[in-house]
Amino acid sequence: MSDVQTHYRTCNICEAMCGIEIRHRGEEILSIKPDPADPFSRGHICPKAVALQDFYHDPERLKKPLRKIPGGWEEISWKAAFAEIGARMRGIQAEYGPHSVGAYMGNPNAHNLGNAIFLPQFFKALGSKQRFSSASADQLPHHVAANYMFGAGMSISVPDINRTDYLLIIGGNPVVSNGSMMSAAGMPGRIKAIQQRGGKVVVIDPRRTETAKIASEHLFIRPEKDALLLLAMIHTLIADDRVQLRHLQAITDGFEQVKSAAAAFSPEAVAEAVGISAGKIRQLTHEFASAPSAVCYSRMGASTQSFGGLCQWLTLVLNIISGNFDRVGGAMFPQPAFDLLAGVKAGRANSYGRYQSRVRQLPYFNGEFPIAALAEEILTPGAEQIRALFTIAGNPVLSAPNGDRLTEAFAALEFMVSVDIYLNETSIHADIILPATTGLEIAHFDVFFNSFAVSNTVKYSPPMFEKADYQKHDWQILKGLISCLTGIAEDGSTPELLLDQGLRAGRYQAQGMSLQLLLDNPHGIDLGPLQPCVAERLRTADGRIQLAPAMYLNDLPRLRAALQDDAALRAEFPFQMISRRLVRNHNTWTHNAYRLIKGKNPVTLQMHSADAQRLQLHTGQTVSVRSASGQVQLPLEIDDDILPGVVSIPQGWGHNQQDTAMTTAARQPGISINSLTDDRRIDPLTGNAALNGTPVVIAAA
Ligand SMILES: Nc1nc2c(c(=O)[nH]1)N[C@H]1C(S)=C(S)[C@@H](COP(=O)(O)OP(=O)(O)OC[C@H]3O[C@@H](n4cnc5c(=O)[nH]c(N)nc54)[C@H](O)[C@@H]3O)O[C@H]1N2
Ligand SMILES: Nc1nc2c(c(=O)[nH]1)N[C@H]1C(S)=C(S)[C@@H](COP(=O)(O)OP(=O)(O)OC[C@H]3O[C@@H](n4cnc5c(=O)[nH]c(N)nc54)[C@H](O)[C@@H]3O)O[C@H]1N2
Ligand code: SF4
Ligand SMILES: [Mo]
Repeated sequence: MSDVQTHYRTCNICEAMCGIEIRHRGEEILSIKPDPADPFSRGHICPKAVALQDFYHDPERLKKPLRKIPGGWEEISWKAAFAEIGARMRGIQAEYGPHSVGAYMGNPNAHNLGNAIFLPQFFKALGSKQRFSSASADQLPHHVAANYMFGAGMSISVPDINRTDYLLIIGGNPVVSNGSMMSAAGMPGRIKAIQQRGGKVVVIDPRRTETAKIASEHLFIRPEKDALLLLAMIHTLIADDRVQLRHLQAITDGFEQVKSAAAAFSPEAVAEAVGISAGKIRQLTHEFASAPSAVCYSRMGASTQSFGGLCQWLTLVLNIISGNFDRVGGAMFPQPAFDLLAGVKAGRANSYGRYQSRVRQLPYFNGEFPIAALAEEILTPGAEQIRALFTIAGNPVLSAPNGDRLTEAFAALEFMVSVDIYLNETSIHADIILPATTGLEIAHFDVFFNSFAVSNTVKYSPPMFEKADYQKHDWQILKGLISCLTGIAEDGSTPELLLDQGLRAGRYQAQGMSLQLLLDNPHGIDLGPLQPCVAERLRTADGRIQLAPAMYLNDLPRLRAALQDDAALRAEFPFQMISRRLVRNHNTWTHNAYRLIKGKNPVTLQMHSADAQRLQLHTGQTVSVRSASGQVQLPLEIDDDILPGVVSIPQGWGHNQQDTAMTTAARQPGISINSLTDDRRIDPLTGNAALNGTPVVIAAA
């Protein structure tokens, strides 16, 4: 057994940053287990970590550049690939202008050190404002609120879950998702710990989720009514004289505007629309205000919906005016060792809407347009129409609203390049696929998620396996693309070099912070619990918190209209569809791991028994679901854990295409929920996709 080695690293799949211990004999992996010595995850992992070996060994994972030829694909050299990409992309930009080439960046970019470091240089080389990412089908409203209230999109506060006495979760299911915009591995244990110290966890969700089931209390809510609930809670705090700004009193502007904005939204005024009684809303608010510490955390269900912008603003307002912001047990700012706020100057808040998208005038934010606009920007003729596209670690055909329209759009492009590890529903449209290394072959450092983490830690993982000579890392591909777009030869910079600089320049200099220190501590380093530090995380010009930015106040008339149900819409589409996440997959890309894809097909339509009875439908039967933009058929699952009138479908599935090389995934294809979601449904304030609450009609197939 002497040739058995142990490697410690961080799992790069989701935001939870779990430390893992991998025992292996050469390339043969013997076990993947939690690393109890990791100071952040403290011995937690989920089933997906074990699949890291499947991705590593997957014979269908791409390793050499592919070029589309009539009837198939041919392998080409990196040199030939970059030469062709440079010539085609520069030619298209020369002919139609710089913005005729677009780019879409998917979720794995956020989990990849090299991409985090080199994407800004790629964008500069590209010189196009037609950029899109999965952020606008996800957490965009969090960044917009941080930008306007605190002066920077990355001034993100997270629940101090390890010390809070009261956790209010709105539209998040962290027991399954392992936390998002709140990196916190092992949520069941953390929830139990709150309860064991006498605290309470309340979940507000149209589904009695896995998190709701272990919470102290669950309240069903009608989809997309969360902003009304939050305003009624704020109304109640103010009316019942429970507001306390504590140390933020002296640096907070706009309370009077919040007060007058909330005046019309009493618990009585919103109760019917929200589906929670006025008495219950008051009780919830009083509990929240009376707890020694409390924090409201709202996530996907409250972001990817028609009022995502308002929801994230109001969540912060609730935390601030209840005296729970920048305070132990409340919402607090992490202080990461590699700090994305470090170079951000005060008074430079992102100007929202500096540009508007060409076709629908949707707002530009943080260098991007909303993903909901991508298909029309490709398909609508005119100056600045997108004619060519890069997709980098993204699968928008399955992940973006109305993915089927993107299929049509991608087919219409003059040229497309995908940087990906698989030939999948998106990359199949590319003319050239550039395959990156992944998982166990790469160095890992969480540039983003330490900024959203519930305690301050830091860790670097070197590659476990050396990549083959003929492979390239994502960052090497980006450098190749930069060079072929600009014609300037690659420089010698590496992610590690820039990471080391950032670590040395950061706040933990006294601890000798450097890449070498991290190499010497393979389990990671504990930098302590979150600390009150609001002053140093603010980037507003005047160093103050803006409680009531005008754009949010201006959006309130739209919310007021949501007090009334739209009877005509309900007659045509009686149900509201929401998404659900499953423990054994990550978004659209982990389905070729045979350890994850087994058992019976999990892609079902969940519906309450009262609805099923009324429609005379039974479990297992195939039903047809139709929205304003698409139609699918899938098996029905009757489940009283969902609110009547609401149905749920898993996200991330639908590997139906014939020619993609993902044969394990094709064994259990399911359907794509995004054949039903509508790219016309957005939160107009932020441009975020309104994936949840999609109106649908259901019938026996
Ligand atoms: N209806 C509905 N839609 C949703 C959601 C929902 O809840 N409901 N969730 C949304 C959310 S939160 C997100 S984040 C998005 C995700 O949207 P996307 O980011 O578009 O989707 P992913 O499945 O993450 O796609 C990742 C792609 O990167 C490739 N890949 C994986 N690892 C690597 C790597 O290391 N390097 C490279 N180059 N490629 C890699 C995969 O093969 C895959 O093609 O989906 C959104 N869509
Ligand atoms: N296993 C697994 N884990 C993952 C992922 C995965 O695909 N699989 N994806 C990762 C990614 S990219 C992300 S961004 C995170 C997301 O992490 P979470 O935010 O926890 O995401 P979801 O599990 O989609 O939880 C959203 C919840 O909102 C509820 N909901 C829907 N509509 C509404 C509404 O209108 N109001 C309210 N109050 N609730 C609503 C849904 O029922 C669901 O329980 O998960 C990450 N972790
Ligand atoms: S919770 Fe996320 S980071 Fe942890 S093992 Fe699972 S996929 Fe990896
Ligand atoms: Mo996400």
